[in-house]
Amino acid sequence: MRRQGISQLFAFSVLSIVSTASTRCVDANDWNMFRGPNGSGVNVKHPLPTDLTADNFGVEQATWKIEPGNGSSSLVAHGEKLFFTTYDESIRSLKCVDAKSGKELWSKGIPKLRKETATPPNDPATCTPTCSGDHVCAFFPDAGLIVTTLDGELKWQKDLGPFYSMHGISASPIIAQGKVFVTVDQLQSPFIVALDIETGNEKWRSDRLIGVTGGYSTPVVMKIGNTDLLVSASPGEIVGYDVESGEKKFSCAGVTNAPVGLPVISGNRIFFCEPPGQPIPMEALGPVDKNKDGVIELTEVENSVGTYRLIERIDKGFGNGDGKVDQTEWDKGFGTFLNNGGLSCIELTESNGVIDSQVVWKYTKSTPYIPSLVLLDKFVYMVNDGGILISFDAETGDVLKRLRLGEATGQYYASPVCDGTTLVLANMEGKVSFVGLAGEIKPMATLDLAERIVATPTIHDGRLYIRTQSQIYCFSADKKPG
Ligand SMILES: [Ca+2]
Ligand SMILES: [Ca+2]
Repeated sequence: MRRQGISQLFAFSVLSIVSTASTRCVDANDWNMFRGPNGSGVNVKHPLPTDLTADNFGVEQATWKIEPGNGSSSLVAHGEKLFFTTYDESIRSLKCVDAKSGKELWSKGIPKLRKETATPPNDPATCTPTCSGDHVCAFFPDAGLIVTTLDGELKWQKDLGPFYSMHGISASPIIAQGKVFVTVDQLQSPFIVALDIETGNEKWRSDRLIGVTGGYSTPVVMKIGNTDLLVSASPGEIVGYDVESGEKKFSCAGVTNAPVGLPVISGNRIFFCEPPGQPIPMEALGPVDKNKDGVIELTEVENSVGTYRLIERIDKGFGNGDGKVDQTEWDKGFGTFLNNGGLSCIELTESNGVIDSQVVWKYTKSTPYIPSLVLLDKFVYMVNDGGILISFDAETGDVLKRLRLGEATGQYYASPVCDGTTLVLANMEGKVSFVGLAGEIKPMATLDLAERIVATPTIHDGRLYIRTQSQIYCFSADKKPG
């Protein structure tokens, strides 16, 4: 219980981004944002080679591996180019490598401007970049947003901060219809902004709800009736904006709590997964109540930026603003979201341009803190900490199967991804499970990369890319280069 409380409190987003297939150069095979096509985690065009699940397959069979530098962002792919971000002491970089060899093609660095908070394993290069087919966009909360050409020529850059986040801004930017969208679900004045992809000029901006611990979720796009929507999970609501104008077209309240994963779209339905809102004891903060009076004062948490902002948020948002949080204020803050969260299926209906939303089904027993879900055919898949994979009937929400990933228990930060027949799941210890989905769900193989994985894997052109703490691996049917 205590561990769960702490996990929930400190759950934050590690990877994200969404882009759309509406840009002219993007191929259906392109893994153009966090979790690939519109954030789905699914790329069925070129299945992964069956060698990956053969008995004798091991890390030494990697087609290539490189040491990319520090960072937790996922890789995105366009044609034969891969993009990801890194950081060092003073520079934040967007990098491009050749997909066949891993050879670096270019690197565009910008200087760090200030310190931004980031709860590990969140770091200065957590946000996944996105590629429209013409532009590449990367976001560094402590340095700014940059847009380059596919050859690394800087088109523009913009500092959107400083930020006031608990765990660090970590939603990834996405590109849709000539605009870059950036979500900043911080604990003061949260916003979502649309910028012109060519110039960086602001097209629209909308305020957001705050919640207790902020939000960390990347938006996606969907079409309903004649309206293109930007769909986003903020604390307290799933919300849809008109992509063009920013007008709020629908809000489904009471669903979200502290959103981290991204929404997954199928037709007029939205599937979203996050931890259920549960009571969290104040003791989850650890021994911060130094004078043991049952009240946490701001002066007691001055040394922890994230905790200071949390206490301040609860005191001002749910209490009397006197610079302290007592048990009643604490309970009110987290209690506001008690029945929110879990795995939800929301259906949109449209009539004469008016969009209505309704929760079709909900599952709140045990859901992941960080990883997003996968929707394939009529099934929803999610993985819980401990390595429990659960499948659901997407229509009804009925649980169909629970499967323990015997060799890959432990925590999951990376989201599952799928090539149409096989789920790929990477845990924090570096164990990568391959689970067959044809017929009965069946674990097929486990690959041990023996190093922390928080970045969601990438499936592109029949290749699997996995970023661990110090390496990027490419697994494919290709011969090793050179
Ligand atoms: Ca105290
Ligand atoms: Ca107070």
